[in-house]
Amino acid sequence: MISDDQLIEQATAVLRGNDVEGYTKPSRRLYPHQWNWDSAFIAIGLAHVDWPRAVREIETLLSGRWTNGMIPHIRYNRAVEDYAPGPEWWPDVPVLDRRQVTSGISQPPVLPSAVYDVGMLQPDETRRRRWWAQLFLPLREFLQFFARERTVGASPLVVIVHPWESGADNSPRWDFATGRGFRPSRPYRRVDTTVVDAAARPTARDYDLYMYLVELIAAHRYDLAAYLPKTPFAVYDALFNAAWYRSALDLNRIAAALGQPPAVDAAALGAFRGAYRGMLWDEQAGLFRDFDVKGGTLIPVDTVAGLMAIYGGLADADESEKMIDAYYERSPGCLRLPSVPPDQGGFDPVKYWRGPVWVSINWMAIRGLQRLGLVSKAEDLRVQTLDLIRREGYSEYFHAHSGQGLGGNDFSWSAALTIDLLRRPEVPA
Ligand code: 9WN
Repeated sequence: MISDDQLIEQATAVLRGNDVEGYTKPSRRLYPHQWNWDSAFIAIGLAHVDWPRAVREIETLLSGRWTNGMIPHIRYNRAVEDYAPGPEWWPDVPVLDRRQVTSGISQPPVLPSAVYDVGMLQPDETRRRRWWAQLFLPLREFLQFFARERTVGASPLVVIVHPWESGADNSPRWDFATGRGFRPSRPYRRVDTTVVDAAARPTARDYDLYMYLVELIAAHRYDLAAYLPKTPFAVYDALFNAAWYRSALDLNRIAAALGQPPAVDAAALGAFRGAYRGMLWDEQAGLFRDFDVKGGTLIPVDTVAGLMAIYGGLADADESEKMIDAYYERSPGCLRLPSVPPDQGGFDPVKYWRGPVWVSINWMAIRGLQRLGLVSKAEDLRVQTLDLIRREGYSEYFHAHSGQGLGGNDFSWSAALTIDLLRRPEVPA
């Protein structure tokens, strides 16, 4: 069997192979630009093997931030053309550094938490604090951007405006919007299905909605208030909001280390937690769900996003244990964690975010379980996740039943988070 050290060596080689001077592409051919939450996860892995390179990964990501504090989901590499949609679909983006080109939406805000982790992996406290001090303001602005410009009415929960913002693009949670015939006004091309098997990628109908929303958002200059009346897609995503809350907690830890007041104060945290638990919990499902802001209803689709309250620190140990046990029970014959349980309509064991297992999601669940003291549950998932990698390599995702590696090969976050799971089997609360 391949040893832990060999696994780490291979993972490091994957990250080096995807290195493009200052950023790490998620995979060699499928995703040639810099992605937001990918780089956050990648930095955690890099911090174990090359701390300055982890710092650089985050610096590069931050160079794409906007004047309003948003950190976009893609920072484009101008020299690369084989990804669609390219920057021409996102005109007039208000990037702080005008030399940069980016997309016009964001992604799950795991970055502040990653900066906390990367900092903790620097043993020299002075160096750590110096780095945190440089990043504190942009990270606070990033979180505040969502609180300021992505909330509706009195609720503090964050609205996502595109399935790509969820990071789980074709999740059956979003079928309520894909099924309605929205299409962009212009033709568009796809590159993804020329690189990997179309059966494991989103459908043409999914992409019609994605590109329709890109046009709508860009036409209203990225201002939610302007397109909210028109868009079919404005959602409180259970994973995204859990990531926001976790990042607020972690940024407050950074603030405390710097002797600064909290980035998000106790009253705001309490209101957010109350809203998340009050609005997104579905008693019958025994799981958190997502909320369709336009329709004013919970979206009746169960997925692994509903477990991410465990990662966020939004559920206690008893609740978390019940939730994850119930999820396992309804997923017989599946490896852990299927992104969608097989009894949920829309489940497909090979199709991207409709069933396959993802390393990032497992990592989030593992860290959440550990922080809650559910150590053996976390360990079980950690061992199973590493077994899958040992068997199949650093794939983008894995068949929900057989574990066969799917999507892009040599996938950066699978490699980076494997390094973290091996080098840091447990994290303290
Ligand atoms: C669109 C890069 C990204 C991930 C997302 C994943 C996928 C892009 C795509 O790849 O999305 O953003 O082209 O399919 O869904 O989570 O960040 O790895």
